[in-house]
Amino acid sequence: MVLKSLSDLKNIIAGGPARKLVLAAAQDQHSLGAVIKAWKDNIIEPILIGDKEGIQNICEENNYDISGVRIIHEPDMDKAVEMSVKMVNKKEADILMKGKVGTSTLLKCVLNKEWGLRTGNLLSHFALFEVDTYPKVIAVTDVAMNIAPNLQDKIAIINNSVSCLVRLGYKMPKVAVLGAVEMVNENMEATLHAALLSKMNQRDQIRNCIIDGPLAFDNAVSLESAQLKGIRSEVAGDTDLLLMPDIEVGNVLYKSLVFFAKAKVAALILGARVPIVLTSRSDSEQAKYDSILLSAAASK
Ligand code: COD
Repeated sequence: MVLKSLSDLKNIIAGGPARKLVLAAAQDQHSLGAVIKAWKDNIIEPILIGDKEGIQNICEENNYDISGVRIIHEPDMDKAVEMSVKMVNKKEADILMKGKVGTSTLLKCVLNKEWGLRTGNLLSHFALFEVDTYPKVIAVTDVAMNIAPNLQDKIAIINNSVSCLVRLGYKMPKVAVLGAVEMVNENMEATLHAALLSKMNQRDQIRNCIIDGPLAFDNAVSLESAQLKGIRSEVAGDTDLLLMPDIEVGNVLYKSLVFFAKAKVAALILGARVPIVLTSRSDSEQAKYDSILLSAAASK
């Protein structure tokens, strides 16, 4: 099974229970719009933590009916995030979502040693894109959390993403480890990592997926391009997951897909106690709604 579109996520969660989702620093229009839509669709039961007046004003201006939704007033952004994380820590909520707060502020709370959401695994960011020029959904990692992952981190990032894809119904997802070129170049660390990861996969040191690399972006997503370059690869042109060399490359690809290619996106942090809905503050309401779908599908 592979996902053709992000709306396929609805089939995965159909009939499941509504998950308790806590929105941290909830006074954010796109986040509130997405949360309320997902609530009306019976996907989640929301808890809103943030500036109550700000939340109510946004809801009034946009005709969002939030009667019956639990709101906890905490105007201080940092305290609202801390309270949200603690609520998940105490198992009072199943999903954490970032509202009007910076990514690193939220992640620092999530990583708090006393009351955060660590599991002992590396946490990593996972994004799913639906783009008209590719025949299926394509996952990209890590574009927002791990800044300059080393080889060990990349193994953990692949394992987090592959486990998520398997939960979504994939059997042996195909993983392309990206570099600037498809040959190993000792001066380009990403190509060395890619070759090692591919060999570790062949030797079953990384399981449940097929890894190939280094692949440049063109041969990862286009078989024709790979054939023109004479590359024999099970992954080329049929990639399910792109592993980025570092956060800069990953984040630029994310934003390019969204702003230039008009891709739809859903994104999460994986590896914590629960899925964390983490999109960029500039992402659309649709992206936030699709991310909630993904979080529910990933925690089914
Ligand atoms: N998984 C598990 N534990 C981690 C991780 C991780 N990915 N990263 C750090 N830790 C642990 C460390 O082992 C350590 O115990 C503690 O957390 C603190 O580690 P530091 O000092 O390296 O990390 P911080 O707190 O300075 O920063 C962690 C962030 C995730 C905030 C940082 O890596 C970061 O800013 N990432 C980029 C976030 C961002 O700005 N994204 C924007 C793109 S939209």
